[in-house]
Amino acid sequence: MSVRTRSEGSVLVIECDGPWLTAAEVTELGSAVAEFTRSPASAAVLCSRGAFPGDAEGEAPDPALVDALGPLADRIEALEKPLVAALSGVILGSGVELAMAAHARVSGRDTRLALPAVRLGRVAAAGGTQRLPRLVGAKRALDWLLSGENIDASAAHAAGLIDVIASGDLTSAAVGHAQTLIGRLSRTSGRPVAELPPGGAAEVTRRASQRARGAHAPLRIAEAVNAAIAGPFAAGIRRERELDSECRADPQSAALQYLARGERAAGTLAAGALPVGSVAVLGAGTMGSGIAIACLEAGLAVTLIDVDSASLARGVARVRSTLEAAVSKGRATPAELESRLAHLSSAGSLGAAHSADLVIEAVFENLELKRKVFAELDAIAATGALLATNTSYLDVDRIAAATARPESVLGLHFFSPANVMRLLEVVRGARTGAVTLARGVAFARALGKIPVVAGNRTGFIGNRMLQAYGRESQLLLLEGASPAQVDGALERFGMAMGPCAVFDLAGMDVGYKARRERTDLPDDPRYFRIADVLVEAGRLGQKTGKGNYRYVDRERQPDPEVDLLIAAEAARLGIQRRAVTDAEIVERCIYALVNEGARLLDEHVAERAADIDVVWANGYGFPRWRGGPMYYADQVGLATVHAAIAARARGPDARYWQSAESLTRLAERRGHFTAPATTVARPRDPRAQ
Ligand code: ZOZ
Ligand code: NAD
Repeated sequence: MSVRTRSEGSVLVIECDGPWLTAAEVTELGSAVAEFTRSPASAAVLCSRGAFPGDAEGEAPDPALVDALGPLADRIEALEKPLVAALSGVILGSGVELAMAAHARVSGRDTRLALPAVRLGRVAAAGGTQRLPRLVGAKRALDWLLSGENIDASAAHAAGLIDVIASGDLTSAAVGHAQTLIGRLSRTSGRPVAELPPGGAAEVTRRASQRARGAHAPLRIAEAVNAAIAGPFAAGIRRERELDSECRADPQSAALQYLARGERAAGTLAAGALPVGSVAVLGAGTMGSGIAIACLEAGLAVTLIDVDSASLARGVARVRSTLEAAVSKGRATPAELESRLAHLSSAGSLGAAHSADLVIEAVFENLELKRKVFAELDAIAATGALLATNTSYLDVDRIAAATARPESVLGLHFFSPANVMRLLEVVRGARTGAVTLARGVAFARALGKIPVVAGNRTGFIGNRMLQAYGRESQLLLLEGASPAQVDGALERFGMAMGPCAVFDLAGMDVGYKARRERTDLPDDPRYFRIADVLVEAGRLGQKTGKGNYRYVDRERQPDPEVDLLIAAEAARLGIQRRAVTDAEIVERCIYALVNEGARLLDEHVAERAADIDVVWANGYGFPRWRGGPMYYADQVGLATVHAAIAARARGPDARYWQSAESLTRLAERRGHFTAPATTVARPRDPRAQ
């Protein structure tokens, strides 16, 4: 029995165990509500011994729970006597829906609420999409339902989702509040929906489509919110349940659940690791300044170090302006800003790294420079400090060998923009100690990032695949496509940004420098040739205002000058340019990714296919609703993918298209890279698009 009742004066207290809500608990809650109806109690409080019950993070509620919860929520709301929810802890999904059916909500100061169904391709289906707009207005409800983000108690209170924030004992405050409602309860279902966005239903749909980028759940959520706006409540509830059924049957939901499982499983090594409190970041450029922001936002003390005073000043200014912007965007309070700025210091020499728990090197991509920096660090850094390199491609072991403590050295590979992208590759060198690795993983979690452990091979997981993906995109430019066509095709496939825009974001000079360092690149005059030509023309990307595109702030515009450079280079190489189709762009770029991912599995650089998918979804904006490149390949069918790759292996670019061993083997056996999804429907082969 996980639900108990007791009387506190005239109030019946219904106490659950928490923190998970199950279908069985909903049945017990139903009995407690029936007891309340029959009892002489004039009000009730629904509370929990620990956190108020709800869904587990990253897990969709089971269908039996959703089916039982909706009717219970309706029964609670229809009660003739007030029932108040006392909200404690972090409450997700079903728990928030249950609480919204109560006649009022009292919370603790640290309570946080979220309706994250969208992240799993679902809609909140126990009345959540109908009650939230009635409580907080359509505009805010849509924002919260579409983002699935956690809302803290004060924001929920200001919006009207929480009625009272208790300063003392939560249950007592809820009992006190319940008594004030006796004889004057109000039902959420009877309220009109306020704060309609100007433009009404069309605007709701427009906002959802803007965020959707091919995902179905945001559009279904918009439909549910529009049903709430249109009313009546009962019709909205019916529509919400139909939309939930559509979501349950949608393969996108299975893909999103697969990815959420992979994210939980990635980097489970962190248990018991000593936390990092202070970080020194070497290099205040694109990455160093972004890494500093991510650390400061997580409450860590940061010393930003750069030997070039102009770069340091630019880096510090960027850190400050980004932290300040978080306040104007409502993401941080002025007090948080003050504390973050107080945790920031800067310096012009490495000596300032002497007391840091963790040093992250983000200087230019040059092995000799990095080795020199690590040798100096070895003499300076505190005993027990972690020494990390943010190198994109270089050998972590050779960097570690410049120190007398290689067991303390690891790769911490961030992704640009480093304060935005959620991935952190934690690179295990041959001599990286287990404690060092675990601390690296724990550090990633402390930043709110998703750690994936990768082996130390050139480019690790993400960039090794980026190289294959980028190679195809670059060849396509020479063969006849423009940057806008390549990016457009891949963005329509669902990528957050096409590869040309990504290279402009990262800085074209970074790849250029890396290619100059490497001796293992193919002997092919076409290989990343357009990228090289652009860099040699001073077009480094966003940082110089021009690269594959021209930039006004971050807004990209196609540049005819680039078209001319590409055409001239193709002519110089004797390439007859031709019409390239979007389907060819998608097939070549995505299948190149898949084949390289399979090689990473063959070489044990990635431990499992789900790690690769987590890397691409969180580091490079691969569409989450497709599950990641390896999951996507499974859905297309590995025999189909293999056949397309084998056909290219018979063509002029055979050297790039030899099928990975695991892909060949799995295709022959009708196998999969990933664990079978619960709902599997095959997307169309991209060649058929
Ligand atoms: O478009 C989104 C995205 O995810 N794009 C893909 C980014 C990507 O692929 N990054 C990986 C680059 S490769 C890498 O980092 C590894 C490496 O070692 C590279 C080495 C070089 C390789 C060369 C090989 C030849 C993105 C998140 C960027 C933007 O999101 P949205 O499209 O939804 O747009 P917004 O406007 O809503 O932006 C969301 C937040 O991001 C902020 N932001 C955007 N662009 C930025 C930026 N912050 C800093 N710098 C930029 N350039 C934006 O301000 C917004 O923040 P909030 O606070 O307003 O939410
Ligand atoms: P950047 O050119 O923007 O910045 C490098 C900074 O390092 C410059 O400000 C420079 O003055 C400083 N620097 C040079 N030598 C130094 C030294 N001895 N001590 C302290 N500072 C020094 O480069 P970036 O794009 O920030 O890349 C930095 C590193 O991160 C590279 O290894 C790169 O491969 C890697 N990386 C880059 C990206 C990306 O998208 N740009 C992504 C992941 C990793």
